[in-house]
Order: sequence, then C-alpha cells, then structure tokens
Amino acid sequence: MKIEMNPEFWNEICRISKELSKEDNLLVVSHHDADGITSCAIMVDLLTGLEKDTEFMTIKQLDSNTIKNIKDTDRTVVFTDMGSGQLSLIKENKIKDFYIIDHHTPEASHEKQINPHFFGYDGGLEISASGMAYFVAKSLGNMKMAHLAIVGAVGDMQDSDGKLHSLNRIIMDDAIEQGLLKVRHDLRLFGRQSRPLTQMLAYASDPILPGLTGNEAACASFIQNLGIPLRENERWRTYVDLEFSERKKLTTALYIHLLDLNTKEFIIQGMIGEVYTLLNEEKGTELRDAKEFATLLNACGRQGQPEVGVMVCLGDREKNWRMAKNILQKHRKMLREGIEFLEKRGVEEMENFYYFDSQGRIDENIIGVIAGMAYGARIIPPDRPILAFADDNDDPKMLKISARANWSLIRKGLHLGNALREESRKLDGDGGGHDIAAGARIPKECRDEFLKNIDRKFGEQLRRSV
Ligand SMILES: [Mn+2]
Repeated sequence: MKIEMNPEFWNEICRISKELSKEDNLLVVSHHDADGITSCAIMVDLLTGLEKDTEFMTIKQLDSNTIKNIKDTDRTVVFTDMGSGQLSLIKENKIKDFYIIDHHTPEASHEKQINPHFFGYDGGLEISASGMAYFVAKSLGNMKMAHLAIVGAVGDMQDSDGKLHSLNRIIMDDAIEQGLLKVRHDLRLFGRQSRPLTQMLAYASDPILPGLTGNEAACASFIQNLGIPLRENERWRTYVDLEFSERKKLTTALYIHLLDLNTKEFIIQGMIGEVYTLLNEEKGTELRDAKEFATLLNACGRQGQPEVGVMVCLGDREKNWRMAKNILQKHRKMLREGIEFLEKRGVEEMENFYYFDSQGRIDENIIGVIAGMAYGARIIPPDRPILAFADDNDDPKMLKISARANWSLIRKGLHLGNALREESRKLDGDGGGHDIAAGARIPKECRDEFLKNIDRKFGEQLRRSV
C-alpha cells in the first residue's frame, strides 16, 4: 500500500517552502545529533543549490544562552530539529526573520513553522526533523538527499520496533526509487558493515545476547561452531561479507539461542527487521549502513565537532571524512574508558532503578551512552532503568542526569522522558526525552530529593500497566 501525506500538510509545506525560496542570506541553526546534522545538511544542500548565500551552525540546545549567538545576525534564520519548543524564546529575543522546520512538540503555531503535530502526525515515530527538511527540499524539486533523511530518522530511533512508519516510508520509497537506498529484512545488530563478526555479537546491546554480549571468546566459538570462518585471508569478516547461507545460519542460531534462554518473543523479533543500506557509499564503511552512519554523526556531535558530520553528509570524502573517522575512534576510546570506570566502581541500587555518579570522571556528553552500555556490558541486569550523573559543563551548580532503559521495561509502562521532565521541573530543573532514553538537569543540592522522587515515579509507571 502506498502511503500518502495529508494533502493539507503538503500544501502547507509547499507554501512555506516557497516563501523560504525567496529569501537570501540564510543561517541554518540545527541540533548537534544525527537527526540535526542531517537536517542541517539537507537544508544547506537545498539552499546552496538555489544559489543562496548560506551559513550554518550546529548547537547542543537552543536556550537563553545559545540564542545570544544568533540574536544579532542579519541573516534569515532557519531552525531545524529545534525551535518548535522554543518559539517564545525566539520571539523574546526578537529574531526578526526566521523559519522553523521541526518535529518536536510545538509551543504554539506560527506562519513560518513546519511541524507534523499540527496535522496529527507523531513527531516521535512518523517523521524526524531531517524528514521534514527533506519534504521542504522535495517541494522545491530537490529529492537527492532522501537517504540522509533515513539516517536522521534512524538516528532518532524511529525504526526501533523493526521498521520505519508513515511519512518516513514515503521518504524511504523516494530513496529506493532513486537508487540511493536498499531496504532488506535482516539481522539488525549494530556493526553489520564495519565490525568484525565477533565484535558485532560481543557489543550487541539491543537486544542483549545472554552468554555472548561482553564475551568475545564465547562469540568466536559460537560463530565457529556454525562452520562460519571468522577470517578471509588476513581480514576479519563482517556480517556483510557473509554468504547468504551463512547469514541465514547465524540468524537462525541466534534466534534459537535466545529462545533457549527464555528471552521474550518480541525482543527476539526486534533483532530481525529492516536494515537500510546506502547504495552510493563504499561497502564496509560506516556510511553504508544508516544506523552506523547515524552513530558516526552522533559521535561528531558529542565530541564537539558536528560541523565535520555536516560536511561528510554534504559529500566530503576527503578531509572531513578522515576527521570523522578519527573522531569516532576517539569517541569509542572514551566510551571504553567510561565502561571500565563503571565496571570498577559498580552502581548504586534503588528499589526501581540503578544509578551511578561519575564525579567528573565522565564527560556529560557521553555519560548517557555509557549508561546505555551498562546493560550490554552486563554491569547491570535489564530489570530496572539506569540513571547516570555527571557535572554540567556550563554551570558548576547544576547536575546533568542521563537515563536509559530497555524495551521490556517500556512494555511494562516505563517512560523515562515523562518521569524526568516532571520530577526535574519540581526541583527547578528541566528535562525530557524519549521513553527509552532521556535527560535532565537539576541543581546539585537537590540530588537526594530527586533520587527519592524519581524512585517513586518509576514505581508508579511500572506498576500501572501490570
Ligand atoms: Mn530530531
């Protein structure tokens, strides 16, 4: 079945895009994660293609601090992957000419804001900011970045139940039609393109593979027992190097392995699903797989160099691509060190969650990733969510909190984003995010009170649906 967009929404996109195409001297301001970086690249590609004088910047968040850098620009500002939740802030700062292309929950409507919520679409699942940016470009005749919108959607985890939905599928079809993308039903473990087989299994965290995750030796013998060679000459084989029959053998064996260990059916099913291959990218590189591409971009953002990611999205396979690979390596090293720290230190336990305080040893930009890896590295069992505390880089009086969960907890009613938003705001902080991953900031002295409150909140959520 061909999915179609609500025609009123399409008309609205066309109207605003047409206005945008009349502007010159533009500044694209975007978020520093994979969805924000791809949004930015799609917009920059569109505007420079229209021969507009265009600059861009990527920032961690739009708030009263960061908006100072934008405020005095004489350019027309195009906010992507942000702005809808900060409309009053933008107005207060008297930014005179601006557009918003976003998918976050909007504060209010505005004549130059494109947001799917006003037309009944769920911005958390049906479309990402890069998807909205793509539709703007498409309405002006530029469809060649469709694959980047898929990378953005995957970066925002909009395929987390095994496939993309709704408006994302329209983009997917556009990308397939242009020969930019191939979609296959296959094993969805991370590292299909770029990680040696044993590492792909050993680092698996979604789902966790009991007995395999975190144990490279066990993974090596698991694969060898299937008669699948780990190397081809001197080179370690990756999943995409495998013959079709070998892929099937491995997938089936993993399926049975998980069944044997009483893993829930829906978790096992989540391991198989759509995988998105970018056909114009070189095989065996991170850029070839949408999920790995998104991870590379997230690494650029978290390491403070999102503009390198933007340049790679725009096609640079020389200097910026080399830099991006170095950033990814540095990022992975920081993650390894973070996990080692956590293994040594261990976690504290509350009734409804685990937590640890990095006390300045882990940067706030990667603490959330480390928290998520705690399941994969089997530092904690998957029965409760985990919170991690880090020092706020900008404000020494504040504490940054990152929270991670897993699918079986979400099924039981847990929603980290809602819990963190509510409980942080009660203490003069702020927070929010997805059900499975969220963050907040609170004043340091409120830490213990927050721990107590959030424990009760998680308890309520988890009990509600039982
Ligand atoms: Mn986004």
